[in-house]
Amino acid sequence: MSPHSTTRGGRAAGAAAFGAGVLAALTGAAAGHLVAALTNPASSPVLAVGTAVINLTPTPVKTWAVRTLGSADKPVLIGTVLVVTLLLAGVAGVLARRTFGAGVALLMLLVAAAGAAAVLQPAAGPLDVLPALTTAVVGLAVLAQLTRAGTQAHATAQAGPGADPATDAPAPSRRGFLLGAGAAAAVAVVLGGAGQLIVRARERVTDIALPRPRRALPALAEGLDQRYDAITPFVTPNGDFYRVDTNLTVPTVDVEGWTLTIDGDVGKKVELTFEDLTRMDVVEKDITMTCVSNEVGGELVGSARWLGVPLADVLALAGIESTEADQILSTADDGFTISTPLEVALDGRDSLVVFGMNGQPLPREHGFPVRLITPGLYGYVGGTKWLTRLTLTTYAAQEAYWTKRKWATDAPIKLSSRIDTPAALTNLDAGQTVIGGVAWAQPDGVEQVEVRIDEGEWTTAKLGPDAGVDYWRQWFLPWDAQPGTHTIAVRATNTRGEVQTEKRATPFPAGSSGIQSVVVTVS
Ligand SMILES: Nc1nc2c(c(=O)[nH]1)N[C@H]1C(S)=C(S)[C@@H](COP(=O)(O)O)O[C@H]1N2
Ligand SMILES: [Mo]
Repeated sequence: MSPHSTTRGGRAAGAAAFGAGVLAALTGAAAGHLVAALTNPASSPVLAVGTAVINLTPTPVKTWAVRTLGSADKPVLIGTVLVVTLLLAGVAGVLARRTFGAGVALLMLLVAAAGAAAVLQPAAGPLDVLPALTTAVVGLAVLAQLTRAGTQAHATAQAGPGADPATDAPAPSRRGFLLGAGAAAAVAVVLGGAGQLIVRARERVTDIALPRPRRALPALAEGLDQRYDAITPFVTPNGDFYRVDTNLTVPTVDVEGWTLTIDGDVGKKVELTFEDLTRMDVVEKDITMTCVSNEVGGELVGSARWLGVPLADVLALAGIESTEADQILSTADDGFTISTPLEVALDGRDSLVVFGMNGQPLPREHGFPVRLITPGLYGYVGGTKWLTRLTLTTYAAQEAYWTKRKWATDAPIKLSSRIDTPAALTNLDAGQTVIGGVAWAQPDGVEQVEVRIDEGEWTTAKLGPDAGVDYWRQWFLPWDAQPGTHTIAVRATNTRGEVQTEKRATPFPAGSSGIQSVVVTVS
């Protein structure tokens, strides 16, 4: 055998060993994913590591990732975790060929990291270790099997002079390795696919009966979008509502067994079932929600008719007359926390414990079965999804998830307006057209929206229907567009006479400000 062929054989064997490691990790992770799908999807090894990465990422890196990757940040994160893990698993495979124990040690280290990530999640239970254990057992079995087949294949190849050069058929043990590898890959696809199907099935909301509000609101007026379809719909359909959270899988919380605990500095700790909650004084409110990460002119804003119970009523059940608390620390099913000033539950605004959204049960993405909605505060300080606990405490005593990561402790939504049409950098035909969009000013309400074209005067736009101070207003301004390049800007004024500031601020740490302007070409 020439040295050349030895190198080639060695390289092939190395590749096979690398592949064995990758397949061991992949099949193991797929089996773990399936077990997690049946118990707690968030404990799936890859997702648990991804979540740990999210939680450990420093705030500047996180803001950078959200800004650069947008809503692709989560797929990119999961992809990165997978690639890094599989590369390391490949190295484990190569090690295993030399010294099986060394390869096993590296593979188990990877699995242990995933197991630790799952078990250390704030709301983890003992079952959350199962997916990692499954991954360990399956991964080990696949690694042992493929390493043995690979080693035999290499031995056969090295016996080269005895092999028949006339036949191209792979040696039996090489075929054994390829068959084993193919089988492992197939098993990984089937198990991982089954896991995904189960997760999706669990995400479908079971049909729960929603209570009727004590006083139903009148139907909303027809929005400007009926006339100008480029303007954002007056009511955001549930399926189009922006989604922001730290979760890589949507938490699946069942109504049976769900309770809301009100504790901390209260008269007496109270625990409510879903039924208890729906038997209280149920109200409907039209409220616009916004994310602190929304850029001026951005899409992280939506409006819906929410069905729920006043937060103040829920707190009253536990008795808060003599509380020293200044914040409500709310906790989600997965342990995520949000701080809301106690004051906003009691100052008369419509802070709600919510179970219905636009006539439907809350979609799972938006917090099923129960969430908080606080008009006038960004979601991260008042919009706890998958709510399980309201703890009355002080800002000095406890810090919520984003507060620990240096976002503003308390963050009222900044007055803002957005141009929906014409879209930035488009070409329009000269002549009559319409400029339009939405503006919001929770909890004061929009008084006026003005548009400025090029260096002209601010011109008052016409407002769409009014659904209350906490709800956005659609607006439009007819425009006789003349050929050329034009810059269109918009600003809103609230009912207290405050004008949207031109001063730019980034979303971090307390929400963006500035006015949006778009450039269009008319010809
Ligand atoms: N449990 C939980 N609730 C959460 C979050 C989260 O990460 N976890 N994100 C908050 C943020 S930052 C926002 S802007 C709103 C978004 O609500 P939506 O996804 O229903 O639009 O939810 C809030 N509630
Ligand atoms: Mo947010």
